[in-house]
Formats: sequence, structure tokens, C-alpha cells
Amino acid sequence: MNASTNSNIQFKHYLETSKVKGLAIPAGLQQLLLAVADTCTTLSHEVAQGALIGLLGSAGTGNVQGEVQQKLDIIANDLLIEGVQACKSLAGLASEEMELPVAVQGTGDYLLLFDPLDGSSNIDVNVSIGTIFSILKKQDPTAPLQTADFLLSGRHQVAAGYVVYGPQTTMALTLGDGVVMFTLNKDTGQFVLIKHAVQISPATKEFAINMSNMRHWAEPVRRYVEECLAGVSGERDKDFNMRWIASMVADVHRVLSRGGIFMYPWDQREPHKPGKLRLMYEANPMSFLVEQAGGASTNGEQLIMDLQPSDLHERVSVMLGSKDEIERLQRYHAKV
Ligand code: P6P
Repeated sequence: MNASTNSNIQFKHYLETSKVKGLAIPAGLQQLLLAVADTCTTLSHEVAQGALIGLLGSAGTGNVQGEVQQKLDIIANDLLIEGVQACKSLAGLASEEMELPVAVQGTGDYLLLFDPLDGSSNIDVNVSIGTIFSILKKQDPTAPLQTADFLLSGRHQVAAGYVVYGPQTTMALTLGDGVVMFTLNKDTGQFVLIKHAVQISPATKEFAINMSNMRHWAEPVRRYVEECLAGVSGERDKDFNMRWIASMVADVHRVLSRGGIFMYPWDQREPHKPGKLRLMYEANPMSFLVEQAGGASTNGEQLIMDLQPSDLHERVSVMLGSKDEIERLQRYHAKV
């Protein structure tokens, strides 16, 4: 399926009639977003079929990250590449699953980056997973594509979002003027607008982190989490709840939906790596959504979207969500 056979008429209408900071959405960006929405509609169906069509389990191959690829990782990657081929303004794309970028038109206004199926280790146990995407404006649309074109900070994103494949298939999207959410009506195959002006409460009682890594964290993170665990018996004026789905899209969807913070910080298991999550196609798109919803996103020292990338697949320490809690974490990092 590609953009010329898009079936998301309602999403298409939304893009055609919406304004971003008073301006219409450029036609090339509309076409690209439609192609992503259509591909994710197809992917939602594939994910839901799982074992019924032999799509669970490992593909027996590894990706550039050195991770074992699941069959659905490869299918998702191939579907997204195929789905955007007809997009006339798309110069090229980059994926977590591929070492090098792929030219589409070669020249053009936009660059698409994606994690085609984040959280894929959860596929075989029927836990929510998702597609994360980021769209950058190419600095020189007329020049032939090169890898360096992608190495822009998150501030250069013109759009970002995810599609979470859970009990509902829901898309969160920002174009730089707030956050909207759509849920896929599986009877009609249409993404239907369910929320506009999504806002993250600045205060929260819920944090998300993989607690099994506690002994490996840096002091500021350990102090912050210990205080959350101590609640009113310690430094905090409230008790906290903890969640960890181990699927970034699902954890961030919860944060966007009811507040909270999500952390995957640097730890000393691999001290030479700044973190586990990738900057360009995980942290930056999620940070764009979170900031547009009134939250904040930091690596402890800097706002994530201010970071200047030097490698397409570089990793980053991530703490994002309710602003009051992120500001507390920033203060603790500043004291080190
Ligand atoms: P851990 C999924 O593999 C992922 O990249 C993110 O979606 C998720 O937040 C994280 O890794 C989970 O990592 O170490 O808890 O399994």
C-alpha cells in the first residue's frame, strides 16, 4: 500500500483542514503523514494476527544495534519503506533496523526517521508495541541525500508521533502546535480524532523505570527514585506508584494520557554508552510530543531536543514527562 491508495479519508480530511500556527499543512507533509497512517493501519492488522499467520518469533537475523530481529520488525520496516515510496517530497528515510539511510526521491523537503516496531521483545507475550516516527525538514531540498542531512537536533522536527498497537490502535501526533490523538476504527479502517490539545499534568504520583537496574544508576537518579519509593515517609509530600511495561510507546502513551514520568537513564552496565534508547527515532519524537503537551524531556544535563547528534544511531539517557518531576531531576543532576 502506498500514499496513492490511502484509505484514511478522515485523517486526510483532518490534515487538509487543520492549521499549524495559523498556516495550512504543506501538501507534501500531508501526503507523507497519510502514507505513514496507512502503513500503520496495515501493520495494526499484521500485529493483531501474530501467531495466526506465523509472524511471531525471531527472524534469525540481527540489526545494526546488534539486537535479534523479530519477524514483525522486518515486516514493519519493509511496509514503511514501501508505504512512503510515492511521497514526492520525501528525500530519504532512516530506520532503527538499517545501518544507512535509504534515498526515496533523493531530493525533497522531508526526511523520515522511524523505529518501525518499538518494544518488539513484547510481541510474543502479547504486550502493546508501537511504531515511532520523526519528520525533519531537509536543510537543502535540492541537494542529493547524504547521511549528514539527518544529523539535526530535535528542534528541527516538523512532525513526530507514534502508533501504539494495544487494546486500541492509537496514534499520537504533533506538528509543532499541540498534540492530537486518533484511534483506528477497525470496522472502517479509519483513524478517528479522539483527543486534541493533549496536556500532561505538571504534577504526578506515577513513575516508570526498570527497577532491576537500580544499583547501576548514577546518584541523581538513585536519589530521585529512592525518594519516590519513600513517599511521605521521606522527603516527598505524596506516595508514588510505579509502572514499567518495557515498551517505550506504551509507557509514553500512559504519560501523555494521565501524566507521569518515564526514565531510561544512563547506567554503569555499559558506561561508554550514554543510554539504551536512540536519540533520533525514539527520544526526539517522544520529546517533541511531550514538550508540545506541556511536559519536559531531558538527559539530565540538557533538554533532549537541544542535543546535536553526531551519529544516526546514537543513544541517549532519557527522562521525560510531568514538568515538576523533570525539573526536580534536573536539580539533582545539577548538584553533582
Ligand atoms: P528493558 C524496547 O526494547 C525498548 O527499546 C523500549 O521500548 C523500552 O522502554 C526499553 O527498551 C525496555 O528496556 O531493559 O527494560 O527491557
